[in-house]
Amino acid sequence: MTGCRCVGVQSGGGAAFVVDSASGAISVCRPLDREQRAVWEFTVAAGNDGFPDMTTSVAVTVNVNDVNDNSPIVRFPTTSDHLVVQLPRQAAIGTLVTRVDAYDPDVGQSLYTFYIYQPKSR
Ligand SMILES: [Ca+2]
Ligand SMILES: [Ca+2]
Repeated sequence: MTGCRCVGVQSGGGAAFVVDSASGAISVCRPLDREQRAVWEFTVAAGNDGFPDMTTSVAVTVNVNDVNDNSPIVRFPTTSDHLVVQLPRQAAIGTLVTRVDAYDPDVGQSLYTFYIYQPKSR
């Protein structure tokens, strides 16, 4: 693909694809991240270098599929907080202490497993 460069998809995230001017092959030219941009739309033109130069263009849409590449993010409590909860000494078994709220930027992940662990002390 001599002479190719990332072109034509500058809106909202910069160029990410390149077209080989001889074969028409469209290739990725930088890493894609669905969480940054899930859909790319651009136009590719074909010209015949004749006289007059005749061209036709076609719209291309690229949907970036998701992978599970993000850990859940805890909204509450935040990692910068040290959550302290006050409970009455006589709190009954089953008393709600607090609720951890998490989300995941990846597609389709909405169920989480929460568990308590205590790092081993030295
Ligand atoms: Ca994930
Ligand atoms: Ca992802």
